[in-house]
Amino acid sequence: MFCYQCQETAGCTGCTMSGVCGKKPEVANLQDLLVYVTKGISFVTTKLRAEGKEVSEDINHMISVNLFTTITNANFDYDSIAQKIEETINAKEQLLEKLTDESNLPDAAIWNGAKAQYDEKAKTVGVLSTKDEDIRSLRELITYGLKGLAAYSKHANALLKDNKDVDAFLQKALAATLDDSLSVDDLVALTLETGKYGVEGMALLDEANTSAYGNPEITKVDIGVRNNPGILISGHDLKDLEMLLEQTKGTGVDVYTHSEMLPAHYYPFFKKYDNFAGNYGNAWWKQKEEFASFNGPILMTTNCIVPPADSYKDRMFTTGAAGYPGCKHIDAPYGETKDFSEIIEMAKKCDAPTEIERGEIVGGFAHEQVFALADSVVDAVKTGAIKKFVIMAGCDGRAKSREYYTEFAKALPKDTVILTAGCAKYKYNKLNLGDINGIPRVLDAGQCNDSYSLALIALKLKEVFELDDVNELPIVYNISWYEQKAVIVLLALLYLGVKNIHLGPTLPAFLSPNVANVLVQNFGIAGITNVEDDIKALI
Ligand code: FS2
Ligand code: SF4
Repeated sequence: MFCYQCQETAGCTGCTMSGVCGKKPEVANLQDLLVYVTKGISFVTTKLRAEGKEVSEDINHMISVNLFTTITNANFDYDSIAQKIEETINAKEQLLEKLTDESNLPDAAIWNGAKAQYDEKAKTVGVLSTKDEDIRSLRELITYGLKGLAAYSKHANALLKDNKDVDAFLQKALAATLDDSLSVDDLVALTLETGKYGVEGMALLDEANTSAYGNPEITKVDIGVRNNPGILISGHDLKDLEMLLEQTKGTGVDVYTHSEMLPAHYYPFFKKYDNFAGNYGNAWWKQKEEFASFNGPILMTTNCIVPPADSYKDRMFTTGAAGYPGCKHIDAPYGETKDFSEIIEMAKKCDAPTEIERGEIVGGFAHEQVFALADSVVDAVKTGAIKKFVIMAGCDGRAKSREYYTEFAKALPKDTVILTAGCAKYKYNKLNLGDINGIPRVLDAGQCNDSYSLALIALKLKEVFELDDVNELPIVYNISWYEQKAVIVLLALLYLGVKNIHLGPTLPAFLSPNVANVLVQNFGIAGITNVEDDIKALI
C-alpha cells in the first residue's frame, strides 16, 4: 500500500505498512482500485457527453459515492469496497455499449477483471504508478479535491439536489488524471478549475441544506446529558439526522450530535424535535472514550471513523459512504427512507449517556445570520473594536502539535474575532473567549462545507468596505487540515483569490517541492511555526 492523502500520513511522507488511520493494506489497495475504475467510468461518461449523449443521475451519484468511500476514515470495509468496484465495472460496461467512438480508451476504462483479480490489479494502479513526482503530485491534489467535492455533492444529492455541471466537471477532471499528454501547466490550470467547482459544489450543498432546513441562526447547544437513553449521530449528513429524528419522535429515546453533526442544532427545522438533546463530546479523534461512555448506539453517517473498541463495536452502525467491518450498515436508495428501527430498539435497552461535561456552546453564524448582524460588525470594525478576523476553519486531529491551535486562539488579542467551520472548532469553542460589543469572539458557521459561508462573509465585507480585492480586508487565514474535504475548501479559497493562507499543522505530503513552490509563489501559501511568531506575523 501507499497512501499519503491525509495530514496524519506516516512520517509526513506516506503510509506503507498500514494506515495511521487504521486502514489495512488490502483495504488501502482496494480503495486505489475503486478510484481507478471510477476514473475509468468517468472517462466513458465524459466521452459520452462529448458525443451529445445523456449520463443518468444514478451514474453521477455512483461516481460521487465511490470517491467519498475512499476519503480518509470513511470506509474500512473490504467487502463493501469490492462490491462498489464490481457495480462500477458493470455500469461502465453498459455505458461502453452506448459509445460510438471506442478508440483510444485507457486501461482504466477497459479493464473489467473478476473479483478474484482485484487484489493483484489493485497493486498496479496506486499513487506510485505515476512516476514523475510533479505530475503525480498534481494528479493527487486534483483527485483529493474531487473527493471532497464528491462528498459535498453526495450530501446535496441526498436532499434531492443535483448540479449536472458539477458532476460533468468532476468526471472530466477525474478522467484527465489518466491523461499522460497533460503537462504540469495543464494540471495546475485544472487544479484551479477544481477550486471553481469546489465553490459551486459548496453553494449547491448550502442551497440544499438551507432550502430544506432554513438558515442557521444563533443557537445555544447543551453539552450535558439527560436521563433518557440516547442515540449518538456523527458525520455530516443532515438528511440522515432528519430521518432519525422523525423515527425517534415519541419513543423516549433522545438524539445527540457528535463532532461535525453539532451544527445541525443551528438549523430552525430541527428545533421542533424535543428529543433532540444536545451535543455529546468533541471532534472525531476522541470517539474511543466518548463512544464508550455514551452507552447507547452510534450512527456514523460519514467520516471520521476511528476503528472501534470491542466495548462498543456492536453499538456502532454505519450508513451512506461510511463502513466498518463487523458494524451493521443501514441504507436505502436516494429519496427513500432508511429504516433505523434496529438502532432505536437497541437504544431503548441501553443506559442513558454518562455525563462528561456540562454547559453550552454557541454557534449558528452562517452567512445569513452574519449578514443580519452586519451593521454591528461593520460598526465594530470602523470604531476599531474589532481589529482583525482570523479564519481558523478546517479539521481537528489527534496530533499533539494541534494544541498549537488552542494556544493560538488563547493568545489572540482581545480585539480579534475567530471565524470557524469544520471540526477544527473543538480546539477553541469551549474556551469562553468572551465577546466584543455582544459579538462572540468565536463565530462558528457550521460544518467544514460551511467554509462557503466564511467566503461569502468575506465577499460581503469587501463590498461593504468598497474594496477592490478580498485580500485588503482585515482577515487572516490560519487553517488546519486533515482529510480531503479540506483540500477542496483550500482550492475553493484559492480560486476566490484569497492569498497568504497559513496551512497546518504540516503541509500536505502529496505536494512535491515544485508543486509546493507554485502554491507559495502564486498564492503565498505558508505553513505554521509557533504561536508567538505566528501571532506577530499574522496580527
Ligand atoms: Fe472533521 Fe472528519 Fe468535516 Fe473532516 S469530522 S476531519 O471529516 O470533513 O472535518
Ligand atoms: Fe495514512 Fe491518512 Fe492514508 Fe490513512 S488516509 S492510510 S492515515 S495517509
